[in-house]
Amino acid sequence: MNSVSRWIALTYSTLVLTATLVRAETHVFNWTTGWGTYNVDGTKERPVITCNGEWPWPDVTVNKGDRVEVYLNNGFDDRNTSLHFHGLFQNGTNQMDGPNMVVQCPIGPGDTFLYNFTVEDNVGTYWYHSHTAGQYQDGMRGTFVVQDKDDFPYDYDEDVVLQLGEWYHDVTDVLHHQFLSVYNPTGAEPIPQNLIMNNTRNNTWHVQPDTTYLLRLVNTGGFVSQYFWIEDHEMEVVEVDGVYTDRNTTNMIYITTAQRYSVLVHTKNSTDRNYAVMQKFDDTMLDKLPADLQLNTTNYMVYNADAELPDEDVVDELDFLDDFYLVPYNKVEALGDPDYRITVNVSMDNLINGINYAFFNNLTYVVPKVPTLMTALSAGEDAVNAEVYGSNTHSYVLGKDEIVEIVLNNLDSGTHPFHLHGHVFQTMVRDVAYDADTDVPHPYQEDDHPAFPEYPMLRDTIYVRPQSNFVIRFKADNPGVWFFHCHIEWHLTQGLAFVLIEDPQGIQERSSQQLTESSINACKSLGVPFEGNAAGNTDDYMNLKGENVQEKFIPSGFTAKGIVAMTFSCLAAVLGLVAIAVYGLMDLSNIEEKVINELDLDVDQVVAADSNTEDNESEPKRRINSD
Ligand SMILES: *[C@@H]1O[C@H](CO)[C@@H](O)[C@H](O)[C@H]1NC(C)=O
Ligand SMILES: *[C@@H]1O[C@H](CO)[C@@H](O)[C@H](O)[C@H]1NC(C)=O
Ligand SMILES: *[C@@H]1O[C@H](CO)[C@@H](O)[C@H](O)[C@H]1NC(C)=O
Ligand SMILES: *[C@@H]1O[C@H](CO)[C@@H](O)[C@H](O)[C@H]1NC(C)=O
Ligand SMILES: *[C@@H]1O[C@H](CO)[C@@H](O)[C@H](O)[C@H]1NC(C)=O
Ligand SMILES: *[C@@H]1O[C@H](CO)[C@@H](O)[C@H](O)[C@H]1NC(C)=O
Ligand SMILES: *[C@@H]1O[C@H](CO)[C@@H](O)[C@H](O)[C@H]1NC(C)=O
Ligand SMILES: *[C@@H]1O[C@H](CO)[C@@H](O)[C@H](O)[C@H]1NC(C)=O
Ligand SMILES: *[C@@H]1O[C@H](CO)[C@@H](O)[C@H](O)[C@H]1NC(C)=O
Ligand SMILES: *[C@@H]1O[C@H](CO)[C@@H](O)[C@H](O)[C@H]1NC(C)=O
Ligand SMILES: *[C@@H]1O[C@H](CO)[C@@H](O)[C@H](O)[C@H]1NC(C)=O
Ligand SMILES: [Cu+2]
Repeated sequence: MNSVSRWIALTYSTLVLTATLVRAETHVFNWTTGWGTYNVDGTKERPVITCNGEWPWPDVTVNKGDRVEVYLNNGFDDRNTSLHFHGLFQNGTNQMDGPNMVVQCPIGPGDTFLYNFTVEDNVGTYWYHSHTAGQYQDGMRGTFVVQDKDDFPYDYDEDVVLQLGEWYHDVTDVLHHQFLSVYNPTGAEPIPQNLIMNNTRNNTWHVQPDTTYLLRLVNTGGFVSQYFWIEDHEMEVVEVDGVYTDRNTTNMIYITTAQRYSVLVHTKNSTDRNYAVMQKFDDTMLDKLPADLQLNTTNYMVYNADAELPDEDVVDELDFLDDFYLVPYNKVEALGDPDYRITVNVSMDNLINGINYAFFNNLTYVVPKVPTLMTALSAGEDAVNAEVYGSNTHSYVLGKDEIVEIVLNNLDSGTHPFHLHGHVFQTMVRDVAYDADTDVPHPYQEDDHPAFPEYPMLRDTIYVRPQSNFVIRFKADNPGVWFFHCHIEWHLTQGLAFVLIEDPQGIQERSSQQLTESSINACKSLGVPFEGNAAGNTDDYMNLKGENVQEKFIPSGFTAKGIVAMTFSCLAAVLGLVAIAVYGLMDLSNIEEKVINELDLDVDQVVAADSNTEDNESEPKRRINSD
């Protein structure tokens, strides 16, 4: 190369570099929450949560490296809010991750929070949603795509997002109230009224012939998994949860809430006819099947607007792709033996207030008095001690760059999609389902497990099968406080969550992790302390006196039957039944007092639950009978 061409080459590469730098944009959004009335599924108008007075929330598309600034204004007058960008690593910006009392104070009515972060290490398909009190089931959610056209490994002509979800005719407030109630002792989840696609039913997707679409499927629902297929069209999976994969061709996808699949769909040459785009409930997740519930929903892939719309596409079997066997495009090898192992058992049970909760190792998540990230930032050297985060946040402290393994044993008979914030993880093992009627739960056996895959699947949300187990691994290379929880919103409200405090000293040292003005103001506005241990104690971080804790377990002898009995009785009768069950035929004169004292029964709670549910008599009985 002579000097001139070298100069040209140099100039050229400088230009390319400059162009790359210039391309990093800042996207500013100014969003205010509110309520509007919409008929989403074509069968009922109901209130939904709007963004600047409109619904649905916008689809966001950014390029890798861009900065995002979202001013989230709480326009509600009676509730807090927050926003989580599902799947983004938020490396160095942990306080922008969203969950209330984990990394931030709730945003109070009238307040504004600035979510400000760059998208450095994520590419592909994501979404954002409120991380407060089931608000995203009322519509507070949207898609978030990180383009990286230069490095995307496959060719396609057009990029299209597609949201899947389920829809309720009641707002979450009403459903929560019925769900977390003494009248729902089995914890039966509310049954949705319909499946929706792209926030409607009968979604029509107009396509061109002989075209390759990159279809980005996102399940933005809060409860059920779905089967998805397109009549007479194959799909090639190329991305899951922001991880590019080797192509895998399938006719059907199974997608849990919060998961994403990008698939290449090549359209036909002929435009003679149109095709059905199908979605189907995973009905095994529903406690009961109302006769009028439509399990299959037909949407349309339209080649020709003048041709007829197709009927439902019926298939013989639900032959879907098992994501466990997908191979990441980058061929990341399986991580070696863990430095740290967390083993958790999932179960569900009633506590003494009669409400059905969800547990990891008998702990149901209870919010601390100080957001856990703020405890980590203010605890100094004590930050490495898990105790300062409280006994009921179920916190684990991880060392910098440790290989961490989570073994999850599902003692429950349901399917649960689990999500880890701040990471994608390798799926080492996912065991088969065990029949709830004939089998006992099968915990993971370290000395007798199937061979680990060479290049395990990486993703941020994965389901465990009934009474089964999974094993996942990741490297603790993202200092921060990361929530691990079931992405069924009902189960999160039942407490199915634990917390990882990853490299607390690494958090403290990085300037970008220090609390922003907006973060501090959110706390001040609601009077939530932003320093101190889980109990709000700043003098002695090891003194947890006054921390929030869960209700007590029901003592043996006072069985779930006693709880069920409550639902048919007024308070006096309840205590009578309990008393008879526990004490037999004792002197009944001061029995109420004895029961209250000995069981430490929270009478206020029982009374509250009792009166709250009065307006809703027919519902609870049906639920109980169905179980
Ligand atoms: C956001 O919009 C509201 C209402 O239009 C306005 O009052 C506020 O100043 C805006 N905030 C920013 C940061 O642009
Ligand atoms: C979809 O089609 C069904 C049946 O044809 C109809 O009842 C429903 O109102 C439609 N929904 C919407 C949102 O258009
Ligand atoms: C908002 O959050 C604060 C602080 O956690 C809490 O005290 C308050 O009850 C919350 N408001 C509502 C309506 O839940
Ligand atoms: C967002 O964060 C960056 C990096 O800390 C900072 O330079 C910028 O000023 C912040 N944006 C706003 C609006 O505060
Ligand atoms: C889904 O809705 C988005 C707008 O929110 C639209 O851009 C996209 O084309 C729709 N996808 C399909 C497959 O209909
Ligand atoms: C579809 O048409 C293109 C040209 O437009 C042609 O190259 C291709 O072979 C055709 N495919 C089929 C399956 O006929
Ligand atoms: C729903 O779809 C499945 C799979 O295609 C089919 O077997 C079943 O008959 C359908 N059910 C109804 C009620 O259409
Ligand atoms: C595709 O997925 C199937 C499981 O559904 C698996 O057996 C197969 O090995 C995968 N192939 C590739 C190339 O990923
Ligand atoms: C988890 O459940 C298994 C099976 O019931 C039991 O053997 C094990 O002790 C439990 N572990 C914990 C931590 O509760
Ligand atoms: C959880 O509770 C069950 C039933 O009360 C008990 O058998 C088990 O040992 C407990 N496990 C732990 C880890 O405390
Ligand atoms: C997070 O950022 C730090 C500092 O820039 C870097 O050392 C680390 O590798 C990053 N972690 C990930 C997972 O990208
Ligand atoms: Cu769950």
